[in-house]
Amino acid sequence: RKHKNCLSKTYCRDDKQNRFPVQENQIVWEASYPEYDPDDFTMPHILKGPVWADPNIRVVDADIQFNDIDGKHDRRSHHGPYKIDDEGSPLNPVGRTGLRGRGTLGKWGPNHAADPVVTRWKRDKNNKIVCDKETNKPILQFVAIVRRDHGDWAIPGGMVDAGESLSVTLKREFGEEALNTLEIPIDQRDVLKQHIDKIFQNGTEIYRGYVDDPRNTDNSWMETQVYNFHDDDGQSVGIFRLNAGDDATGVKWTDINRNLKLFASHADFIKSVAELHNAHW
Ligand code: RP5
Ligand code: MG
Ligand code: MG
Repeated sequence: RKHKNCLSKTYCRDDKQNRFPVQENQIVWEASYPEYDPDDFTMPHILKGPVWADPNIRVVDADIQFNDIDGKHDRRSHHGPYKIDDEGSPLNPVGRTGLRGRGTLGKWGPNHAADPVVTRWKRDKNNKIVCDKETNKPILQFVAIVRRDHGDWAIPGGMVDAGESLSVTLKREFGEEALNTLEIPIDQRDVLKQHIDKIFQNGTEIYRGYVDDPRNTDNSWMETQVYNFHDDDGQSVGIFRLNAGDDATGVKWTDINRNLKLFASHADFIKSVAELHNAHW
């Protein structure tokens, strides 16, 4: 568990909000840093209180059950109990990020997401699996999207909605971002849904825990569960017509190798998928 995106000068790149400087050896809370005095910042659209966001515990006395299942929200961390500071705010389990408050995240504490890594083998015109010339290992491809917010290539993941099961989130986000299910004519939706259900039947868990997400703060952070859905003969996922939708502005089958530059910790997750299949990296 580490973060380095939170050591950037500004919060979420284009925003005017700076992060308080934190050196690598000052990240863990145990490290003494008496001068540490980061801004308390939450984006105005979060403060307006959309349904998926928590109340502002800085001004109202909200009864949030941290480290517990809280009605429809699971507020437990994959890394065990997190601390609550003197102000009643959860503390980031990795350490300092240079910013207090929620930034652009809705929940205090862990914000849970799911990341579906859908893979197939790269094949040539004759349907033969393509191997890398140097490593001699077969090349895997995964469905990557371009994020509307940062413009980075990424896994088509998303937040677990209130009361939603993980398997539903995985399918819903893949559908919305990589297949544009939100804009598909109603009469075609059922067929596509069955198709997605079939591919998402057998998944392998790749990771669960903290994500080095640029939106993280001292009091709010992303955690995810990553699952791989692999189509070994290329007959099921291979036939999807990819179409970017919702939070995604682009989508494509992307060759997996060590030069991939992806959003947050996504390249680490993809590396684990390559290792799982003994594929080229
Ligand atoms: C990342 O943010 C997760 O790994 C997941 O891919 C994503 C979820 O947030 P949204 O895509 O809903 O913004 O930390
Ligand atoms: Mg989404
Ligand atoms: Mg998303």
